[in-house]
Amino acid sequence: MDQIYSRLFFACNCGYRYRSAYRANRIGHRANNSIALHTNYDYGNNVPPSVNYDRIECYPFKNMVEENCTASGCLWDSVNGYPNCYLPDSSVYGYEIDGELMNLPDEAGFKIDIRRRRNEDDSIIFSLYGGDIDQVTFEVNYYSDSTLSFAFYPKNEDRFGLRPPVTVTPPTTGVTEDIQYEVQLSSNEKGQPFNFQIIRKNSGAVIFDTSMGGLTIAEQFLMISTTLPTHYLYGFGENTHDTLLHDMNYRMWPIFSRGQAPGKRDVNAYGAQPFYMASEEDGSSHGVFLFNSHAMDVTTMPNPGITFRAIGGMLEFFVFLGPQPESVVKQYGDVIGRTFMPPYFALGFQLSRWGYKNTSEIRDAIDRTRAVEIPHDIQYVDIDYMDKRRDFTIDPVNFADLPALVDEVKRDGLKFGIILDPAIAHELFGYPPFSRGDKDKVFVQWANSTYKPDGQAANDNNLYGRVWPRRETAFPDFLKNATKQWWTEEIRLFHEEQKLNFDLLWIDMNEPSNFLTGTLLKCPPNRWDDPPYETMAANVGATGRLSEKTICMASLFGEEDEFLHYEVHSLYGHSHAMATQSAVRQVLAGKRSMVLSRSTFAGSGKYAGHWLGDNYSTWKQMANSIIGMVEFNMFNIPYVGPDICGFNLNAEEEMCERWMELGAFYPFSRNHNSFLFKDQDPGEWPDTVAVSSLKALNIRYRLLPYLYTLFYDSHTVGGTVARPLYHEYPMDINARSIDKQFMWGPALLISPVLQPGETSVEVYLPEDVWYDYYTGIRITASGSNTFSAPRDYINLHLRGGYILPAQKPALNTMISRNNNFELLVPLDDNNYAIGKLFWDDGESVNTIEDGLYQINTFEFSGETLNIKVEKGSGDAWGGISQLLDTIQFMGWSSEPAKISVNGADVETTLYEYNETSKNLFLFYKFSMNEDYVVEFR
Ligand code: MIG
Repeated sequence: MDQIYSRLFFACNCGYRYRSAYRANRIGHRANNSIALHTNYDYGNNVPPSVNYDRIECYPFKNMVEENCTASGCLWDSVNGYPNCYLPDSSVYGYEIDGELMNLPDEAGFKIDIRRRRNEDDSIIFSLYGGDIDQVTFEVNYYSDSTLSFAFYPKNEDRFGLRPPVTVTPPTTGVTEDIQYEVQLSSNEKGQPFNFQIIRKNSGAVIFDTSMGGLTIAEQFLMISTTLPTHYLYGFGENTHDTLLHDMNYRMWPIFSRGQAPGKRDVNAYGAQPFYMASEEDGSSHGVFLFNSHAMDVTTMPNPGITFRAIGGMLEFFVFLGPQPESVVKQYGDVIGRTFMPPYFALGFQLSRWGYKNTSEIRDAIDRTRAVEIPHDIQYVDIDYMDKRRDFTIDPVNFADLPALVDEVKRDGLKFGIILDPAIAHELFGYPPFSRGDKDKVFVQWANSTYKPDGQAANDNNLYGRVWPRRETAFPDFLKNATKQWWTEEIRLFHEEQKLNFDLLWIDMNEPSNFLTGTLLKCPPNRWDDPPYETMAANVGATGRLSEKTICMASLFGEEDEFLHYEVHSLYGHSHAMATQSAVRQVLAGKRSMVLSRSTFAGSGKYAGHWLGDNYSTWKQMANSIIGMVEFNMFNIPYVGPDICGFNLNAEEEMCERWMELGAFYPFSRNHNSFLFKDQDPGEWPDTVAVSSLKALNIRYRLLPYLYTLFYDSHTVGGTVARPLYHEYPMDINARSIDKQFMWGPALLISPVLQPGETSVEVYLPEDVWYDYYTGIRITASGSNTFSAPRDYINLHLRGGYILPAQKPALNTMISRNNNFELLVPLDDNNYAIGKLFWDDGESVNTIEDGLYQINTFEFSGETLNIKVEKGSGDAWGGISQLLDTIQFMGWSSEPAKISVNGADVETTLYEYNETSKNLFLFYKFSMNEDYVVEFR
């Protein structure tokens, strides 16, 4: 391992010297090769009252016995279901104050030095995993009234040298007298235990509190624990859990990207999302982001609390005070980056499968879909199109006419997406993408040439694995500029030379995935592949090592090879998404595209959307998809959805029918399937699944202007698109645990059937004004209700007070975009409702930046609807030619004597009042480019 140091130290004649010097100063310690033993306990909600809830486990993966535990310095007390070997409190273990508190310039925070606790004889207390750093600086930055950060880093070091190579943009507004928080240290006195608290000023809620101890800052082991002011905890990804709310009984979650299907408990799936949200007693919410790209795990505790264990870098946390759940998501988005603005077509329904044998099977699927008149905006082709599964090639036999097919279907408004994998076949001749990349040094290198397998050429230091191409593959390092340029160039050549006019790229296997870890690709033992604490992320697969299903931790990344894979593993998909987004922008110049990425990190939403991966065609996974989808919305990746009808297994008819109904309301709505299983596009079941899908998708298409406007908001100011009920009703204790229903923005409630054989569904309606979407009739019930839900019907409710822009549906968005607009106006108890429409051409880049858009605002108050047009400043924006021809007011108590538009009476034939439904339909034709005052008299 010393060779790693020297290689890094000498090869890196760059600004990163600190990074390696810092490493070299630490004492190396070998892996103990312990096999991961941690198992999550299962003891439901029966918490024995006598137990000390504040226990932080000393060695989660070692099967400790009392003797070894106490000999190591930890405490022992055998209680079933609780950590038996646990840390002494902060009077014994952790850090103590070791300096004066220093204010940062402009009082924008403070710093204080701390050092490890000492024994009475002044010797340093015991170490858990070695490599502890004695002298540490604790720094708190107040960025705004609602956002702060705190960080621990080795004293006198540049802490930014320890940050993941990802840009964060904390607010620069600074604090005012409205600051929402206060940070308190347990003591200012030298030698006293160091603990701190972040307190919400107006309620006194302690939202972060380290006084239970356990703080550890070592080179390869960082641990911090906090108690929480609440049991209502959300977030952390990417993983599968059966409830949106976390189980607080010592459940440990790994966070480390891995090509692992959803559905299994206790494993991390594709992305790394170290972010949680919590809902406090008074309904305020806060969010916490650990800005660290190393392998880590998080453990819930019943006190309630959380322990974070990360194996490198720095403990740097951003804390967001909200207080509304949606403002937490926005504040988080301000720091990590908000979502990209999807092209309009990306909101349409999409069809895909792995296993189309040739172009005519794709054509058949498109035809089946057309035959049943299902709206269809994007067709995908999977790795099947490639020649020997190599990127940038087309199978010359079965897919030779793919470019022609793409051009043909695009004439009718369909768009085409193709898949690309990151791994590149190692072929010295006849496959230029490899040789060009190799020449440009774009591939990941071994950290030490002695790690290479026998027989690899002396002058070739590439790390090779095996993915889809039927031979070894090299892995591009997307943290290098040369790689980004090479990737862009390969995409450009593919697009131009093959005349393959794709509209978007779907990037897969970017955890990065590798099939033969442990066999073809053997990672030699070293302190990065076998760190002293491996995290729960290694508790997986045949090898039980971090490298399981991926590449070795001891390989090199970055412009100057300054990073170990160990440090940046979870950024692979993120950097791949960034590179791909930039490439498509250049190649499809001027056209807005989108990238769909399997692996993500905090901030990936700015570059890509995400599908939830290789799920199963089961009712259970259908239900769980709602949780994954709303969580990714909290992570600022709102363009998300699972494979509708499931990827693995044959989709059963009733399940697929219900899933299509639910799937019509995912922000990203795509039916996708694996190659081993039967076709499951809705046209496969023309009389059942297709009929129900059509009903649900027509509603989706009708509401697309609303969905698009939600994306505009998410892109420009942040916040979710699809959200859990708790985000809109944080004061409602019941709403906090609802995860079988969700909302689009604040206004539409979606309550799918998730059980076989059911023709009714439990719908929870928070205290509010609700209308049935289909009839426009106000619902008098509140709380939990059983509503009828026949096979072809999904329950949808509109919330009083919100105006939704809509448009008549059509077979795809190219057509539907030209239809006239409608407004849905469900009134609240004060006869009030508000809403807006964002509109642009839906497909050019930078329309917002260039002012080529318009916003129409709608506000109904008392008896007056005001429509106002706010135009972008771009000269080329010509306005909207379609009309607004239908307004449906819901909850209007009696027939108006007269309706006027801009003071002139409207002919009575142009409106219709229904006494029973209390709905008023106004069929006046409004231009979308003028202001109006509509009055009821
Ligand atoms: O090992 O490209 O998640 O959507 O169909 C499987 C083939 C590789 C995994 C993706 C899936 C895709 C499949 N890919």
